[in-house]
Amino acid sequence: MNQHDLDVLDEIQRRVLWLATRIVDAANHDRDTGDGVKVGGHQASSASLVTAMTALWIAHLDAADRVAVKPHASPVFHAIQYLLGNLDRSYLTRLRARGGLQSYPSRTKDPDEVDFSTGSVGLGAAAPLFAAATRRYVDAHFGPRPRSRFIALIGDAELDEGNIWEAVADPATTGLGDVMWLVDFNRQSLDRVVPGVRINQWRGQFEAAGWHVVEVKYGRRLAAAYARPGGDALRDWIDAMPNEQYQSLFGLAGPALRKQFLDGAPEAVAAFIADIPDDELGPLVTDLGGHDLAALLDAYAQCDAVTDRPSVVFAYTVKGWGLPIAGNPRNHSALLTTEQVDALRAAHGLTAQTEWDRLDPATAAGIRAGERREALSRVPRERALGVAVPETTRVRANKPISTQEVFGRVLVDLARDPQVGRYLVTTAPDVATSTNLAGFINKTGVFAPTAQRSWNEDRMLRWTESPAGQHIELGISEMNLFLLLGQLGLAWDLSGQPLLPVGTVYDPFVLRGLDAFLYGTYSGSRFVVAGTPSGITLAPEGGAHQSTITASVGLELPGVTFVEPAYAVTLDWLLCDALGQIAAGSPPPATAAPTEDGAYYFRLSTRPLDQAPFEAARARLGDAVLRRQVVAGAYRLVDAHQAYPHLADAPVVQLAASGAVLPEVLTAAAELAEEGIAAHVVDITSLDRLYRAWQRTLRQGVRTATVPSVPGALRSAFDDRAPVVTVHDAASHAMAWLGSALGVPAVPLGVDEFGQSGSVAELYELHDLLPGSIVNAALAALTLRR
Ligand SMILES: Cc1ncc(C[n+]2csc(CCOP(=O)(O)OP(=O)(O)O)c2C)c(N)n1
Ligand SMILES: [Mg+2]
Repeated sequence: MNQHDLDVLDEIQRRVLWLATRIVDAANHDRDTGDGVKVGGHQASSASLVTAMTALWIAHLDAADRVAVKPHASPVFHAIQYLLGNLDRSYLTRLRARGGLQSYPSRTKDPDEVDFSTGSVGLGAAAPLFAAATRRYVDAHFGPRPRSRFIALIGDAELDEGNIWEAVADPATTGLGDVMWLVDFNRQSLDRVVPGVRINQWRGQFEAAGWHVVEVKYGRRLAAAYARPGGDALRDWIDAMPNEQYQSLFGLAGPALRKQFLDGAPEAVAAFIADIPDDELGPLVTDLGGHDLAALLDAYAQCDAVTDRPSVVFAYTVKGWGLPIAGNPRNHSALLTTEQVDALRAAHGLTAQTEWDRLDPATAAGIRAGERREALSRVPRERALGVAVPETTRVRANKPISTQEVFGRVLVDLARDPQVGRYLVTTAPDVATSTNLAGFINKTGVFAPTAQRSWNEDRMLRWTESPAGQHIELGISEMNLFLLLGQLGLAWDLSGQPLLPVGTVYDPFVLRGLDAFLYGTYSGSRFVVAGTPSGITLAPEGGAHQSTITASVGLELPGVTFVEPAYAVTLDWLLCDALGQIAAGSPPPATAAPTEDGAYYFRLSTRPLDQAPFEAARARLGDAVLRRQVVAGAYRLVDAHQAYPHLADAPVVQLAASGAVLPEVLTAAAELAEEGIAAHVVDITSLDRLYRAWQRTLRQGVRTATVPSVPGALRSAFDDRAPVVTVHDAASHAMAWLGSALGVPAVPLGVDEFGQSGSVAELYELHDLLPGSIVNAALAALTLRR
């Protein structure tokens, strides 16, 4: 790039700096929210990345490239999109306003095209790595797409997050030559100047993981000074200087700066800088490469040239670059005063009339922006898969069987489906076999970028690794599981190929990956995850492996439909339905109504259940009606009036339960009948869908000031007069709302303590889940009736 082009880029980056700063300023000073809550925004963190981002968008990226932007640099992203003509001017004064620019880049809520949501530091950094792993999979199975570079712009303190290193270390992310991370190495986090000099440690960690590391440390002025005789001493001194000392220089000028800079320095350094005037010394020693356009473009080119492994660029930057708060250790959330903004506006040659203008299209900068807009424009992508997932598979269960086993069998059956099979992709964090994915793996193989020789012949499990494999095996990192699932579910957008992603994880460890789970669904991703085995029904495994709060978590997660089937056919129907919904490609939950489905969370068990009670209900209701109810969230497994006609005038109670505890509930219903009480048994297949149905009618009532009705999904399964006992191998709280929804007394039974080892019966006894306790709870519920 010649000097003229660099000058044009420089002009553009100055306007980007101004706009990014002013966008935050306007949010805080031009708008009265009337609520006294600080609006906030990050001018210093934004300024830090202005050069690197200008260089990327104005001189490096192609339309196919995908970029994650550090959360606190969202104003820079929007400023660039505005200058490219991709964002309406009205948004510039609406950062952090409702319907305006989101505080942190959001795929689903921002008006311009954000590739990766960011916000929870660390996750946005890792997401492009998994998007690249997804692309590698897509290319191997469906033919190569136009090349994309997957880029993450990350804060240096983000490297403290463990998930970064879990992602870097996983074999599933090795060798991804299209990945570039750019670390905004401003040596400051939120609270402080990052202690010491950590670059060597980080470099070593990346290199050990097989990454290509580039440092962009010095700007041209410093590089020229180093090249002069004696310059080595200056370089050595700056390289060795702790971050705290270096950072303190930004607040100083004149002799004070010289004194601080030389504190502890060898004599040769003092001699070398002796003839540099005071007013030039500060700009010289703080001339860092992360603000040198040519140096950055050169680093990007170096990364392009390395195609067999991911690259990371450490760009040394100044937090608050070009602003009066530059380098100040307290600048993370600092806002420029109105006077400082006025001075900055004038320094940028702008006025109150011209401050929001785009680049003049008649100038070289304006022409460049227009060219880049063209070069970066993208074609719309198709969300739907265009294949029909069957409503049911051929999986049959004649003997007692667990939901975990059925799950594996349904997947094997779907893998054989000529339409659907090739789009299924499974993944697990080293628990594929113990969560029953072995059948699927035997059928489809394990994915590896190149075919691997198999050293073991195992008749039960054929672990064949090749580019045709459809299972992506991960190391034990639940964060990586959810990050990968999130990106597989966005493959339609980021890789031009919709997929049907299915992950498995031990249910308690869903919590271990929870933030990444949220990250994926907040990003609008759709996938299936099975938490299995779950609950204290995993009896001998003990408290460390028994999940209790996951049902509540599943219920409450937005953009996730929580399902907990008990019987083989219900699971088959629900899983086919979930995959069918994903294949149909309805809009992501975050943009659609909050009641729409997004991802699906199946909570499963290893307890074999007798299928006869279900078959009885099936005979009674018929498949068409039953399937509709199962998918809607609940059906009456036992109808007391039909099962016990002699109890027509008896008191009625209803026992509602999900999953593994249903045998105890059925026994309790039979015992109650012996005591002259008619007990319906309701199998809740999706507590989440019931809750949403209830909320829908409630909110409708609240908004229109009308009496809310009991929603259909509840009405078809429940009696709205009989008291209810809820029984769940999960925290009792998750189902406790049912009484309110039905307007009847409710007694919730569940597991509200840490688990422990034992037999199923022993543990059920401890938590009042045995039939006797359920009977007593039913009697209590009846006495609570008014
Ligand atoms: C998971 C998570 N923890 C904490 C925060 C709050 N937080 C936001 S920025 C930040 C410091 C980031 O420092 P760095 O990554 O160096 O960014 P920069 O210096 O560029 O602002 C912290 C702690 C967050 N956003 N996400
Ligand atoms: Mg930082």
